[in-house]
Amino acid sequence: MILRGLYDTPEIAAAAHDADRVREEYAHLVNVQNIRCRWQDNVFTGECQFDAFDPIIDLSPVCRGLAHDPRLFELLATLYGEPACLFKDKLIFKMPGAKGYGLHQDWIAWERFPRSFLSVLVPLDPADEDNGCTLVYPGYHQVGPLTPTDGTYRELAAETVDESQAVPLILEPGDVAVFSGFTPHRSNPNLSDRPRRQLYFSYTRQSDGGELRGQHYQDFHQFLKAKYAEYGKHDTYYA
Ligand SMILES: O=C(O)CCC(=O)C(=O)O
Repeated sequence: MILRGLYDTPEIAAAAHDADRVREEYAHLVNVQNIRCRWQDNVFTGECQFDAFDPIIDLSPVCRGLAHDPRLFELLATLYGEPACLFKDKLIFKMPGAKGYGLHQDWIAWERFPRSFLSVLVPLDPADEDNGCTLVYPGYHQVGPLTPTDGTYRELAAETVDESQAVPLILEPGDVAVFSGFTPHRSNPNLSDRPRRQLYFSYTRQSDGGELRGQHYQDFHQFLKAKYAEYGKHDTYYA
């Protein structure tokens, strides 16, 4: 679902300003060994460029405020029929040239990964087709996992979805989009000269394990370290 104008323009402007501060003040965290950072190829230069901080709310009090906003929790409680708990939070900067993400579902078959997982997109910049907005494929979430449930992360083959059903999440600052952990989604490259900064806040139902964010990041870090080690990279750290 898309909800227009959940946040006010000045609130999002303050978060965008804080995102700039974080990028500057925490420049020392941007390191290929730091598993807080994500990277994307630049489609113009081929260079591997910084793309995201995951998590973000410990670096940005303004983003933390948006993640815990009572209006958002009210919306989530309506969708869940019960209170929600924050599970994960990231800020994708998607600077010009960033390649974008292949087709996937966010839910992964880990013992402690709740099926009630959903994500809320909070754009800090207008998100449109030119700067590589997220594309979602509605309805498929009802099927559940579309890859083997062995705990491995896999992208989905393009033919898993009907491309004509793609919904581009064209959003203005203040709008939010909500989709399930089982919703296939992807994004195209940012071919514009503007960033497409977007917060991704993920939540779970309170009755589906309670507050799990701390545990999730422990599991996630273990997963990432093992994944990097598989590729011969043993010097990773989290900061
Ligand atoms: O940047 C995007 O639009 C997609 C990001 C995404 O799919 C993810 O982080 O799971």
